[in-house]
Amino acid sequence: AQANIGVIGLAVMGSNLARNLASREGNTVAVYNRSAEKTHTLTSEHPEANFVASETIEDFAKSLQTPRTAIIMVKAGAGTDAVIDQLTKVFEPGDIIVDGGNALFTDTIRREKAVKETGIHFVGAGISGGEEGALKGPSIMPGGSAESYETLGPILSSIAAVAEGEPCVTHVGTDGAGHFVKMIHNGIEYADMQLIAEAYDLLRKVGGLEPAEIADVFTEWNQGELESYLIEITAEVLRQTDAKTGKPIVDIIVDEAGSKGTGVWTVQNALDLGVPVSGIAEAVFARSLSSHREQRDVSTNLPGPSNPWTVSEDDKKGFIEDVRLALYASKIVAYSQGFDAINAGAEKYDWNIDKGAISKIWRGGCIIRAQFLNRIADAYDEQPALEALLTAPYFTEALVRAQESWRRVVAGAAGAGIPAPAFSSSLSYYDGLRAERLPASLVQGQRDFFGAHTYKRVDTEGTFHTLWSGDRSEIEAVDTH
Ligand code: NBP
Repeated sequence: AQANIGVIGLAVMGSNLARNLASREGNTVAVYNRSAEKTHTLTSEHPEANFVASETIEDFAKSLQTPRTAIIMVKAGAGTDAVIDQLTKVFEPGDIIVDGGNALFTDTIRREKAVKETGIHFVGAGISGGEEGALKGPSIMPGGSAESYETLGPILSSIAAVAEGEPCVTHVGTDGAGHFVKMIHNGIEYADMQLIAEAYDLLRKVGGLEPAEIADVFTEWNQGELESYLIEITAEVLRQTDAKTGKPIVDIIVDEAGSKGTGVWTVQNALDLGVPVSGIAEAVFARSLSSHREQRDVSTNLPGPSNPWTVSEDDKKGFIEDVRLALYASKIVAYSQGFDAINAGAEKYDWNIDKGAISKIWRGGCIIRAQFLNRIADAYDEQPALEALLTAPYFTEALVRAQESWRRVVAGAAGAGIPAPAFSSSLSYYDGLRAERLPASLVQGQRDFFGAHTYKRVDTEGTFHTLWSGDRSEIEAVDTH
């Protein structure tokens, strides 16, 4: 046995992760893939790397020093279950199986429970950053037992992205906590992308800017508080022209956005947890709407407003700044909602999650990496039990600064018939949280009327019901909610 770490599944993610591991001082990496072809390709293309290749799972296990540690990078779902099944037959108690794929966290909880029975550790680790991240340093969100992290932590730290001198990895919590947090990360990514897309749309349709000019605007924004990987790559996409037509590539790409499902998972789970992640939900729905081509085709004649929203040359600078601030404020809301979902998940599944540490490991390697995450870390450092991220002084100040612009942009977009679902739902969420009284009292009244669902009074303890179909007097009721 020569290898101190192994990788199973050598498609693009697994190969790159294996190369990343092999490039670190002192590592010898055992590699195995179902079809030996991929294994040969990897080892022959990278003769410099310290690989020990195996063609059977038994040889793979033998090639690893005990206690063994192996990272699975195969298709999430049945493929992962099949590989875990194989590994538990050849591994021994004390060994560690890491699933680095995009597993649904509830699968990870189930798998951890089953594998634990054998005495083997099972760690579900969210790995973010795509192919390049896997090769050069991803953001890693491992769950599993604290004991397994003692072995795993140093290895993962050595291959993770580094942000401001710190490796982008932390022990998130037990069993499925890592994959849960990775799921929320992806949900936030959806919201962030949609918000940037809405900003682009307004700059183009209202501001009259061409894609290349918008690229310049984003490049400038990237110097300030919006500094992030997503803003940076957006500028690059907008600057790109199509070789065939000479047009901006953004005008050639079909306007139907796809998805691989992690945004949907985030929203489904948030619905179950009762957390309003409206920014993420709008982003997921915006992608679905865009993909309903038949519906869009029969709807193009639906009436819109008669007055377009245009800005004069003199007002253009102010308009661009309004859009920037609307984007920033909506982004704060989206992240605040994402962290609310982490809170709710932690409570339901009994995880002790350090939210400041999570925002720090997202500063490098992953798609949502941004300066902004330092502010979130600061907010949780100052107040670990912060109820709502947007109430942290730094963010409140930013929202105060942004709100006039934010309102102008949302109102203007509505008036002009330009969809800005994530901008406007974020503003509604903000105003909903701020409101001293919400019309939820009326909803409770309606519920009590048709379903005797009862209500609480503002002035008296207890639960009440009005005899709506009787004399409409109020009685004290058994709490049924
Ligand atoms: P795939 O998801 O396409 O997985 C295919 C690989 O798994 C192949 O090499 C295949 O072997 C191998 N495999 C083995 Br070993 N046993 C298998 C089995 N029983 N059933 C099916 N496949 C089996 O690879 P990928 O695109 O590299 O992605 C790996 C994981 O990383 C996935 O969970 C994916 O969701 C995740 N991912 C994450 C990111 C990110 O940014 N975080 C990006 C892309 C993917 P074969 O050669 O014999 O078919």
